[in-house]
Amino acid sequence: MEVALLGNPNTGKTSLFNHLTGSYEYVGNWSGVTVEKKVGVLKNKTDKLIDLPGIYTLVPLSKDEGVVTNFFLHDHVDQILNILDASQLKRNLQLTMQILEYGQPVTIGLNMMDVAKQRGIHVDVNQLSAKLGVPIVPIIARSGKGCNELAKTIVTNHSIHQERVFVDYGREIDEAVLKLEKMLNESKVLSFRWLTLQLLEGNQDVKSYLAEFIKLEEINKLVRDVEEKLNKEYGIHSADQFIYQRRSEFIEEVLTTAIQSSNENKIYLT
Ligand code: GDP
Ligand code: K
Ligand code: MG
Repeated sequence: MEVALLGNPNTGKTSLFNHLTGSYEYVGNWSGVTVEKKVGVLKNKTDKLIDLPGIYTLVPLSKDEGVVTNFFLHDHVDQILNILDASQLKRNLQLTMQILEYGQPVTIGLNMMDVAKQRGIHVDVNQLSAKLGVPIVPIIARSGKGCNELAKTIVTNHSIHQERVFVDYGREIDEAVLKLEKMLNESKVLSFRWLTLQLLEGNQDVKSYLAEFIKLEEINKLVRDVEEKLNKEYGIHSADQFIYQRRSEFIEEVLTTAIQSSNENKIYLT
């Protein structure tokens, strides 16, 4: 099994990678960019862990950031290990939602539990896990606490989440997903929902991928039609902004039940 390690920058990815993998690591570059590709073997000596660049969103702002999208589009991913900073959940969960929409099994490593505790943030791990529909293991990657438990969870997590719908993006987006599905008219490999959302968010690498199957004018028309409808219905001009808002509302709701903060200023809302 190949597991992709993914998370925001500075969430402890390198620390976790080192705890989970033995010394069988090899290094190269991702194709087309100078970003280092690191692959390690988990301590069970069977499963591989692939380190990906730290990003805040799957929508690439640079060629280097496109590594993750291109990996999602062209490589085989058995499972995604998403590392989160427990003290920055609101920000971190934006990427998590995009990852969940991709549809492959996901395990979450909830890192920086010591930092969260220091800041008076109590995360109800069971609640969070129930809300997101994936296993979550609390860890402290700096010391290695919880990492063995996380490794066990990864190996036993074979759940498929293809049809999960998390955020209700409304009729306009749902219709676009169906339209794209018809336009693609090919055996289903990638989630149409994920492809549609990424396209509408402005992911140029997803657009290029779709252009291999669909005429560019048709792709542009699909986006334009959605944006016209969103503008009419909600007065919002960009699909990107609309999707971000809907996701943020969902995350807010999840955190309301999954987090108790002893701090009046609600640090977790950063
Ligand atoms: P990356 O940028 O995602 O690869 O993160 P690193 O593994 O380089 O970690 C970033 C910083 O956070 C380093 O100084 C780590 O020592 C520290 N760090 C990682 N995990 C933890 C943790 O669980 N608790 C604390 N307090 N610090 C951590
Ligand atoms: K770092
Ligand atoms: Mg790193």
